[in-house]
Amino acid sequence: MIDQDRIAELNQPLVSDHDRELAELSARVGRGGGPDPEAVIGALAGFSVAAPSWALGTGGTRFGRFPVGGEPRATVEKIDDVAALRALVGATRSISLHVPWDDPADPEGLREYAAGQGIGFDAMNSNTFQDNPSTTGDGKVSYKFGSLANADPATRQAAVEHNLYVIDLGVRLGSRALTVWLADGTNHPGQADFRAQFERVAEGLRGIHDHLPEGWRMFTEHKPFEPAFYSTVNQDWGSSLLLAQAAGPKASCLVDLGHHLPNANIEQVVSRLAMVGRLGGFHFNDSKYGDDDLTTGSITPFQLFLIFGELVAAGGGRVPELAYMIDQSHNLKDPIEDLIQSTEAILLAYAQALLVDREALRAAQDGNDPALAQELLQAAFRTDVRPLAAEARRRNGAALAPLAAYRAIGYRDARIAERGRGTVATGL
Ligand code: PSV
Ligand code: MN
Repeated sequence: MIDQDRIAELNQPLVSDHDRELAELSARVGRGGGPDPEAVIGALAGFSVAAPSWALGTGGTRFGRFPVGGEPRATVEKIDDVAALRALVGATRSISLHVPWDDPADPEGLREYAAGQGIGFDAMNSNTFQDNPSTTGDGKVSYKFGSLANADPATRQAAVEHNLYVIDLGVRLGSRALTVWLADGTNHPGQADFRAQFERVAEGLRGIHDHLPEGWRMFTEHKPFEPAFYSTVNQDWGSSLLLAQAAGPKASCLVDLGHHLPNANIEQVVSRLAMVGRLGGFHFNDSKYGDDDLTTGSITPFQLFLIFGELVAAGGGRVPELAYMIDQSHNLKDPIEDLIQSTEAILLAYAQALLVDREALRAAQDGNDPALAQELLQAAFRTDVRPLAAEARRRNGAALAPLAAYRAIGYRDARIAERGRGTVATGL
């Protein structure tokens, strides 16, 4: 729906400044044996991050929700929004569905429609944290006291079956992965036995894992609290690793940046999981206090840079092929504007991580020279790499200045006119 010619037209007045800034930066970056700027641009242009289907509408809190207007009314309209986003930023080439918030009646038709818009299907997400007619059927079972961890075998079975349904749906859509985030836990000390809950979840995940088709992967996503406020079964990366190991070889861990207790060293978690070959993917967002689901890179950009540093180290000079996704809740901003800014922050962190002189850093580490190590990291992190990200976008036919382009195009107003002011997208 966003025409490439319109993007080119909007880029036109910006091109000469951009070219000059890019040339200056490229000369600086490449000086004295620095990385080849062309290689950095190529890596950025090739990077893809999935957009979440559940965050194309306004996010809410328990204190209210203030709809932005023109929210997608069905999965097909979510695909339209992600296609618009892709046209602007280039890097969002897939959508991640959450079932049953998304439960397309004609998956093959949806797949074809999405492909026509240049959008593929990233990891599927199962929802066993809410009761819903399509997951808990006729009300005989409920997830109130857990899904895979529930003491009731029929409820556990319903949760397994929902995951199998999601895998089968994903096959029809062309997805190749399943992300399992469970709300299972307790609110009250003594409410349930920690070990029994964990063992039930491990058993359930094994059953789901065994249903994965050839070439599929499965991700366990940990989170310390919310909605469970005393204990959560998959509460931290250690539990997540144990569960992935118990599930089987196709399982690995997904790191949502908001799912850590305050001050956790997330980059070290990333390094550990990569080291044991069980790092599966990311949900990008940022936070100040808990799982705030704020714009990626808006609060702790240095942490994001360090995480990308670990990824580049793990991938031997490029980020490894993992499931990269944005998982945010847009309470105040237009969701698409928030996703534009998040994608930009991700590209910038990646570019800066690629600028780190890793050989010199290793020498500084081995030489016990923390001051030099800091200089090397700061030299990369303090570099304004925005022209590199802009150039990567331009090579993907996207916008040099995506937020300004989005506003100039008037996408939101057009969607309000088409979909209505009071529409509410399914999701968070
Ligand atoms: C849970 O907080 C989470 O991060 C999981 O990824 C869910 O699937 C998603 O948010 C939506 O609730
Ligand atoms: Mn998440």
